[in-house]
Amino acid sequence: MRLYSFFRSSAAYRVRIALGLKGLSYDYVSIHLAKGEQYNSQYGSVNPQNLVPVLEDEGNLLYQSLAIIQYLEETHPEPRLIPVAPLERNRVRSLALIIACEIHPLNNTRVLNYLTGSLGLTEDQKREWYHHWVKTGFTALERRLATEPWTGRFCHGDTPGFADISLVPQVANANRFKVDLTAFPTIVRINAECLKLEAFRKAAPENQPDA
Ligand SMILES: N[C@@H](CCC(=O)N[C@@H](CS)C(=O)NCC(=O)O)C(=O)O
Repeated sequence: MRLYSFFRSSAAYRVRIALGLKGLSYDYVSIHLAKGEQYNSQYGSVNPQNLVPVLEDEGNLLYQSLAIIQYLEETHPEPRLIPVAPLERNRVRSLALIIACEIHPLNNTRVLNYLTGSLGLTEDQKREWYHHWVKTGFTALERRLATEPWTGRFCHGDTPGFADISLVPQVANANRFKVDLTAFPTIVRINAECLKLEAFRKAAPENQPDA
């Protein structure tokens, strides 16, 4: 397999964690987002959305991090990242989607660049925007994780899975933008638990070849 990735991309980080948890090896192809390489015509023919990640498996191009992870779950079911019971599946998917749908898209590079570029916001206003949407999403996520009985050592029970895979990259990103996380103790605790595991540490931005 071949992963089109960028060390700081949290969506690519999700796929790197999933590949690691499943023990799958892959070649790393760096698309340097800060240098605008996602807009090269060559990469545009790989992903018309000009986003990372893309996973190539036996010549097939796979898109969208969470859909890629579900593909990996279907093709390499062990170890399981998504539980079997429908209620539990809904729980882990909904936790992951709080991050992937409600936080991350608002804080993506191209969105932040649009704020300071076309809309003329200052760096301080951009930071304010970033912090606002992370805190809004994390407030809901913290409440669910802190009160729902299924939360264990990890987001769902005592094994790492789909929700943790979304959580850890978003926490790394929030730390990079210096968001104060003291109001989110359960998120901070689970993030620390995940980072004890090699699959999460190996997938971290600082451990990528293009870091
Ligand atoms: N929903 C997509 C999001 C992908 C995405 O937003 N990737 C970001 C990096 S985390 C990207 O490539 N950004 C390039 C840009 O903003 O120009 C997924 O989960 O794969």
